[in-house]
Amino acid sequence: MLRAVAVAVAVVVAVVVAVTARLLLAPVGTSQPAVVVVEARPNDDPEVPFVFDPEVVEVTAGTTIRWTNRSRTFHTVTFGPSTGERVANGTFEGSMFEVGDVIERTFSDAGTFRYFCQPHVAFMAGSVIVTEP
Ligand SMILES: [Cu+2]
Repeated sequence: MLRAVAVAVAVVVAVVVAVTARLLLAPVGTSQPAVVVVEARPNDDPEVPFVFDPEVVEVTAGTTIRWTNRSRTFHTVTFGPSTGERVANGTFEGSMFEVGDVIERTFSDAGTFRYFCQPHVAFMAGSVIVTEP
């Protein structure tokens, strides 16, 4: 009888320890990082020698996008249509001159923000899709 109680107590203790450990080790929340990096990088395709990678990012409002130049080429992040005729809409523009240069923008409002690179307007474009947190 005493042995059965001892085993039962041991099982309860083991379960409590396991559940506590799981709670302690679980990531805090499921929110994404506040900064998301999009690289402007060279590409193997000679028809498309530079790309924004990832081309489309989906984030929650409040997130900062950090475009980072991973090439030795000048690029811009110019807001405007990323498909069809690409013309700056005047809402945002930034330049990255050298390797390692960054452009940052924090997206406070939900919406779809399309952009392209002025010097590589024919093929270099992307989108930021911002949803409510
Ligand atoms: Cu470019």
